[in-house]
Amino acid sequence: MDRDVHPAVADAAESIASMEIRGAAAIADAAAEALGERAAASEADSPAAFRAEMRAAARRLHETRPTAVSLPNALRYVLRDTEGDTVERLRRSVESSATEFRHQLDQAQDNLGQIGANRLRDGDTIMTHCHSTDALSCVRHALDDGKELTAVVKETRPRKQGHITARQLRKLGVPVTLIVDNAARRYLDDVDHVLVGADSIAADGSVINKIGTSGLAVNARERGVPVMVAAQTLKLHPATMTGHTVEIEMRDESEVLADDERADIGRGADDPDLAVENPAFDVTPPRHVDAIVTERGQFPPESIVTLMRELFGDQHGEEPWEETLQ
Ligand code: RI2
Repeated sequence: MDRDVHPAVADAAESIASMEIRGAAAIADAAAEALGERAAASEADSPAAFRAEMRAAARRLHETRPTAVSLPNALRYVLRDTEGDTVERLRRSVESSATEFRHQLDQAQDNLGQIGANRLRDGDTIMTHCHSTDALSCVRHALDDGKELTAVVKETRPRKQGHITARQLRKLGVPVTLIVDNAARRYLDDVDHVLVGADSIAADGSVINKIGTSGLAVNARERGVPVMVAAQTLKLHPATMTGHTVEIEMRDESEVLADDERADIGRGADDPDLAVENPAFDVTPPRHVDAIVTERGQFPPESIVTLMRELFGDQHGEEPWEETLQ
């Protein structure tokens, strides 16, 4: 960790890493806000010093969680093309980019919701996995259009983020049936859509989302239930166009197994031959996804690369969090 990182950045990074702030869109929003705050608080005495501060901030935020591409996309948006030959101009440029980014994020989620709502019919039942603000935007707009929906909400182990979805759906007045993840297949016959979000979308249309999404999608395909992914274009992963893969975050085993449980199961508390793995995400191949709904329209997953090229195709050069950037 950089020792010279500003408290506003350190706090945001800590909240993202601990998942106090979570969800791909919320992470991006928090990162942009932190960069704006860092710029506002800068006492740099030269443009070079200002850029170094912003680079340190971006690096600290970038190293928090590796899978949701919304985070590097946010850092890039706010810090690329930072213009100005004085610290004051640079500061204003970063602050206005951060504000603009956060506004666009809200707008994109709203537009996406309107499009996604068109796929939902009056009386439909959705099945959700984890908690996605993009997915909930589709539900909110469908309700605004006067449609009635019901929901089967998967608990989503290990952190039970399905509870957040259940709470928000109930606030919206949607009847909810909460189930454990293992019960999903049994309830698929009762639902009209699987509706999930995404942390990253790869160029081939693969969807990287909360662990358990891929198994759900395979089961849904077998049962003939369409799988709809709500993901604003901020979730498109540009590096996958040039062959990079998406790193899957491995989280702490304590989310799965408490210390006393470990001691109980293993040969003592520190049994080296008792392994616990806790991948936070998995990859759903495009053949198991029916539609990716973005603020630019809905796409069959195989064609998402066209949109990706249009939006991110001409990005070159060093990343704003890289050491070598001057
Ligand atoms: P929105 C979450 O990841 C979930 O996987 C969710 O589907 C995705 O981010 C997108 O969330 P985590 O941060 O951007 O809970 O749609 O690990 O809110």
